[in-house]
Amino acid sequence: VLITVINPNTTWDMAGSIERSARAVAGPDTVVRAVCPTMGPASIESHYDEALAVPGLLAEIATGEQLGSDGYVIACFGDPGLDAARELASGPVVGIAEAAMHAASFLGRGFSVVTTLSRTRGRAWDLADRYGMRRFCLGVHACDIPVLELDSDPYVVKTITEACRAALESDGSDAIVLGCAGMSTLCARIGEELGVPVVDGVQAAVLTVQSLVTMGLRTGSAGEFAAPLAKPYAGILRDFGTGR
Ligand code: 2AL
Repeated sequence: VLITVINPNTTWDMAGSIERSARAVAGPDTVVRAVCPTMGPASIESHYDEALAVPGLLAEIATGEQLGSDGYVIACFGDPGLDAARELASGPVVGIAEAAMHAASFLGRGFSVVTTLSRTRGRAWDLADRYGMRRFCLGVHACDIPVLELDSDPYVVKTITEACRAALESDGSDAIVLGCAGMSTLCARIGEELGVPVVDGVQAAVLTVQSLVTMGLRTGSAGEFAAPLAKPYAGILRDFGTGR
């Protein structure tokens, strides 16, 4: 099974850590190909960043199709471009927020999301609504660390851990969903410290795609998610008009 894991921002370091998390759980017959778009924002933490990350992300889906990728993970917690990616890809496409929320729903009555900047909380709530996860999502909290400042520095880990502790307490939740692909490598450590399940969306999404491909399942393409119609695209988007 060939899974293309797309970090939809243009920071290669982040694609590297996403790749390590993905490979740590992928099965022996799965090949993980982690990539970054060649155009777009260095990090995604506003609606503007998210909108402008999508063309580069879709170009990576098109490349993945040429390489015979069996499925895709969109490794950003806003799940940017998910519906459009499903129209382009022949195999399943799963976003990390969608995969993490579904996985967390198996682990108790409810979960709390702990994300980066406060301004991204609205998007997380919108996604919980969209996925029918509002019943399980008991709170969305921010640690107020920007995406590009996430690393395993003790101060960063402590700030996120304390945000998780406060979220568990205020929401009465059973599990934590960490709301950024850049937090992927911190999940195990924070889970150990707090003694609760901490779900990493990258790993949840990789295993969801691997399961769907193994079951021979793909996005239904008979209607809404059919390949986009070919038509002219103008200006710097002219190469996106090919359709199929
Ligand atoms: C993210 C993420 O996962 N990648 C990125 O660039 N921004 N999410 C977030 N909540 O800030």
